[in-house]
Amino acid sequence: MEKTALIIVDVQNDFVPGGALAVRGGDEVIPVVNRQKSRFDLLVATQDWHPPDHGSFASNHPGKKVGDVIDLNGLAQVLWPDHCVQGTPGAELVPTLDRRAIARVFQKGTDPALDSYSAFFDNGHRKATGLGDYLKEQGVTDVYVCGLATDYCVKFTALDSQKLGFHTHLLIEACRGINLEPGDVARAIDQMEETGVLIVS
Ligand code: VGL
Ligand code: ZN
Repeated sequence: MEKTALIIVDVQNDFVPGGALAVRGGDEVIPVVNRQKSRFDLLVATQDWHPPDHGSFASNHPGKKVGDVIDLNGLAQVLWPDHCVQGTPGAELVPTLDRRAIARVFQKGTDPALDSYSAFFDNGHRKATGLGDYLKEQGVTDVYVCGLATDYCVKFTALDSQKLGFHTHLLIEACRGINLEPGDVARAIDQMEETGVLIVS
């Protein structure tokens, strides 16, 4: 039997206009999610949840700036402004997101030495967040992914979901991207499609 889950990725104050790493139109996904949520059997959310000394923050690398790419413990790492620092208002889920139906919130990016774009694993695929086991325990067969940002956390979440064997769908009108380089969002969508993720609206 089909059982569906919606993963709401990083709909946090720092990723919407006014936030530290604002995604253009990021707030526009919220009414879409609130309207669509009853279509799914299970709702989970993720929270980017960094310590202040996180290795993805340009501020922690003297001489480097936002957008630079460094080697962080063997992995290429884009440097970001300080964002989603644990316990700060910027890290909170956006208050207009209807949280009542969200069964669990999974936090990621807590290891200062390693970033974590995917909701399932850190960028080195060293540790799991527990989301994959949780969805399997719940009997989920079909995963729908939405949220922020299309070209980072949404993309890596969808790719891992597909690899874990869930039938994976991108709920495209409930996603917005960063486009650090022009075309990043379009390329991310192509990459998801190539691996079998279904793009749905
Ligand atoms: C994200 C950059 C840095 C995201 C998180 O949620 O897509 N992007 N941290
Ligand atoms: Zn982050």
